[in-house]
Amino acid sequence: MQQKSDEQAAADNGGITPEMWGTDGIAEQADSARGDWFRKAKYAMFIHWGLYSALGGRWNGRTYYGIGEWIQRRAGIPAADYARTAATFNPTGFDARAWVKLAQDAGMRYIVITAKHHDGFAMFRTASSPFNIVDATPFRRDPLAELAIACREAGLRLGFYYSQTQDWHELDAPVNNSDATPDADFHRYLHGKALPQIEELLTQYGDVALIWFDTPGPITREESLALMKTIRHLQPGCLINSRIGNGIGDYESLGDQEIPSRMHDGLWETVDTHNDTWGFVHADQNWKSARELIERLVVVVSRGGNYMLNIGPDGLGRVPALSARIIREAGRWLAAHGEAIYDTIPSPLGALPWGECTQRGNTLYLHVFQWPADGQLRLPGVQAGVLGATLLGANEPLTVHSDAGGLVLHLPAVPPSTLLPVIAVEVERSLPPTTERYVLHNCVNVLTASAARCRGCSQDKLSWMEKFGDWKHAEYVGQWQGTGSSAAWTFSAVEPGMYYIDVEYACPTAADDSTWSLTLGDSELTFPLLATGHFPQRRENQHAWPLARFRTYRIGLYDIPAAGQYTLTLRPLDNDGGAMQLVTITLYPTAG
Ligand code: FHN
Repeated sequence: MQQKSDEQAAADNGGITPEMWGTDGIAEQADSARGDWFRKAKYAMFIHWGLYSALGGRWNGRTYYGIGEWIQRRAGIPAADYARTAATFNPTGFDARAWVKLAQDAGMRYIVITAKHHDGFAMFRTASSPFNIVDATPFRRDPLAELAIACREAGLRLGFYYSQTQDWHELDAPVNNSDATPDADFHRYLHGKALPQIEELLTQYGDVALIWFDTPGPITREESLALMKTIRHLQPGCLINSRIGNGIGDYESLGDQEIPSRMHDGLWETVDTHNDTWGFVHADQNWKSARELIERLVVVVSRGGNYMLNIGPDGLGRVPALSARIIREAGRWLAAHGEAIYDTIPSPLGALPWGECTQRGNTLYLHVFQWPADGQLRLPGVQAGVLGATLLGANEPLTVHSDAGGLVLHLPAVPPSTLLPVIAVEVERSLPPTTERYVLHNCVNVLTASAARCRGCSQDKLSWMEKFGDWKHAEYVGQWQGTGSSAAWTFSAVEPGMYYIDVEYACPTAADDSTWSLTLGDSELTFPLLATGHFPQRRENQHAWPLARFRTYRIGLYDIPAAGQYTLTLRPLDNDGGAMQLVTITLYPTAG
């Protein structure tokens, strides 16, 4: 195994570097037959469950905030002490059928469970290591076998998470392993444990939908290929995610909790936590609401991806009650609106100010995040004939008319009582994809960094944690090269109107008090940058990412005098603002 030059830095920081997390893209994609079910399925259940679930984020009376499955590293628990917790791991509340029922109620189409996480503990029967749930715990059952049966009965696919590089139980797996010896032999670990266990997973449980690798870190291409070869040999239909490392795999797993701001090509997924941890943590009750889950699912699907939402059952095998309740609530929405999600393709329309769009055949599904107060939902730029439009769940057809700006759907004044209203619009022909951008006066319009045209500046991404492992992501425009640089957004205004302008940015101290200009047509707003301070982070993360935080400031009012095309341009007026990071510019329509 190659030693990375930053390995020591990573170890100092709990092993967390972007490379370690392994969110690079992939060079290859699943052939269409192998990936077809995945492309259609859209929504999945991720399950993190292991010895750490019984600790629940607590060790020796102290609570560790952040991702619970890292407690062995976070609390500095020696491998032998951690291993001893297996003697009391007895998840008598585990009921495979109940988990599968939850996934079905939630509208999820496949399940991926941690077969072995970084702690090295196998949650299945294995002859390759005694450190497993059947041999080392009083439970003695193989939950993966029970889950495989329950999934088969219910017609759900099942995949297995396997931590191939990190194994904190094995002296031969050195990454992040304070117990590993200096003469650690990764080859011995890979061939003595990882590969044999992958073989067991592929031969003991029937068809395996996918193997979900993680944190490839310094694994070599040959090592990744050895894993891939074993899988292809035993189950050619089994998918492999990109975290196998080295740019291989069938589909791309984006960064944890990363939701792209625009279309993303190829086969891919976003994995997400329901609260701020994957493995169960007593202290974490920060559940995303059902509406939030649905919004995240819809955004991912409309950009072409799958959304895999995690549950973290506790040490007894019970899914936290609030998590299950909320996921079921989102599932009721899916039961009524599933046709707008499953087996759809991404939106052919450019960024829609009021929401998102998915498509199947000639039907567009409009997911209305902002219900228009004036009852007019605009599909700007769409000139196709409409064969019919209905609110999903209601039988009444909606009236549609077209004008110079595109289609206008007439909605009831009061939105239906559903988590997220969806309108199905059948158009007479399929629409060519467009990247056009529109600003509408009956909703809030957000211009994102990723949509800017940059001159003398560049687009980049930023990821950070607030507790530990709870990743947040942002795209920004930065590296401004002085007064000649600019970021610009061109859009069509469908009607005249006035808008308040909010600018969301991070301003490190170096850029404090630099001055900026925002022009729109003939109007110019100038403003000074205000230092935004730093992201709140726990002390242990700070030295790695002392990041300036984002804040939103209102900078003025614009009048858009007439319908037409406009360009909004942001540029520095002096050379001091180079470090500014622009995230969004929002146009809020005024009431008048
Ligand atoms: O380190 C792991 C983490 O514990 C969790 O399993 C997530 C899920 O995507 N993957 C790694 C970090 O990306």
